[in-house]
Parts: sequence; structure tokens; C-alpha cells
Amino acid sequence: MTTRHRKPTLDRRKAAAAILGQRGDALVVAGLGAPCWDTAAAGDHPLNFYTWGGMGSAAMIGLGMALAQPKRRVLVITGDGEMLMALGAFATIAVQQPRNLAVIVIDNEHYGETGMQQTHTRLGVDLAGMAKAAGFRAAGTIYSTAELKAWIPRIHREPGPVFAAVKVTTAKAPLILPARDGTVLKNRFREELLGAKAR
Ligand SMILES: Cc1ncc(C[n+]2csc(CCOP(=O)(O)OP(=O)(O)O)c2C)c(N)n1
Ligand SMILES: [Mg+2]
Repeated sequence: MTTRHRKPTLDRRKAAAAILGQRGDALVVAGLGAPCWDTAAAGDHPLNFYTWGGMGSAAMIGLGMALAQPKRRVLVITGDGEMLMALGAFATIAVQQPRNLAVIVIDNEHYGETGMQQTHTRLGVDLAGMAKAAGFRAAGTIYSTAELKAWIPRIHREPGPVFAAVKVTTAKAPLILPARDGTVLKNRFREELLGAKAR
């Protein structure tokens, strides 16, 4: 745990849009709930894989994609509650060392979607420290716009696995919902990525 705890000030929508605005041809996995809405709000895209309600799966889906598509950057954008539920993913990702994977946690220090119960990151649990200790090549916690600006090129280009926790406020953002049908989302993603091979 970290003893120093700064108050989050960043806006989740602006942070997600700043990161995704430079996604290039990356494959994006959005963790359940609000990170899905953040990702949709930044612009729907056939290469967005929205997990909708599947808690604890985002980083592992991202790892699978990164291993299957080693030439493509894979970004996982998820929540602190979702990541805390899947801490074993840090170890598995560290063992696999995917150069093309970045995991980004939109860390509002709460389970926002279910009523703003505080999570352990609110109490000092340091996700970036855990990722680094597991064996990620780079990991950091972002509190300011300047830090975010410095991290964005690292998220997109630094050899992974890269981890970043973006500390954001609990301000409510409007619901921007993507398509919900999992089969439609999967087929759209596969066709965009694999073309005729997907059929
Ligand atoms: C297995 C499982 N348990 C609980 C839930 C209910 N649930 C949906 S979103 C959520 C909170 C997610 O918190 P976080 O990942 O921090 O995202 P935030 O809404 O704060 O951005 C919970 C507990 C669920 N969908 N699946
Ligand atoms: Mg949260």
C-alpha cells in the first residue's frame, strides 16, 4: 500500500477520450459498466470489445487478444473494482510478457455503477505497484493532465506489458451505451479485424 494518497481530480470522460483519441489501429477491450460507456463516448468503433456486465474478465480478454494478434496494440480500459476482482491477471500477464498490451484502469476509487461504494484503492491499495511487482515492464499512477499527457505515448507505444491507473473523480457522466448484443459485437469485431477469414 502507498502511504501517500492524492485526491483524484481528472475527469474520466476527458481522460478516456484523450487516450482513445490516439488509438490508431489498436484493439480495445472495455471493462464492464462505466468504462464501456467511457469508451463508447469517445467514439464507437468496430474494434471496441465491450464486456458490458462481465466483471473480472477484461485484462484476460486483452491478454488473449494480444497473444493472438502480436502485431496489433491491445488496450484494456477498465475500472478499479473490476481490476481488483482480477488481480491474478497481473501475474498471468507478467508471465506472458505481451509487448503489445497496455492495461489502463479508470480509477475513481469506487464501485461507481453499483452505488459508489469505496474500493480498496480509496484506502491506499496501489494497483500500479502491484502490476510492477508482478512483472509489468512499466506501471504508473496518473493524477494530473500533465502526467496523462506524458503517459499517453507510453500507453500506445512503449513495449508492454504497460499498466496505468488514471485517478479520476466520482462525477457522474452521461450514459452513452453501445450496442448490447454480444454476438453482434463479437462478429463486428472479428470482421473488422480478420475480414473474410472471420466468416
Ligand atoms: C461478478 C459480478 N459481480 C458484481 C457485478 C455488479 N457490478 C457491476 S459494475 C460494478 C462496479 C464496477 O466498479 P469499477 O470497476 O470500479 O467501475 P466504475 O463503475 O467505478 O467505473 C459491479 C460491482 C457484476 N456485474 N458482476
Ligand atoms: Mg471504479
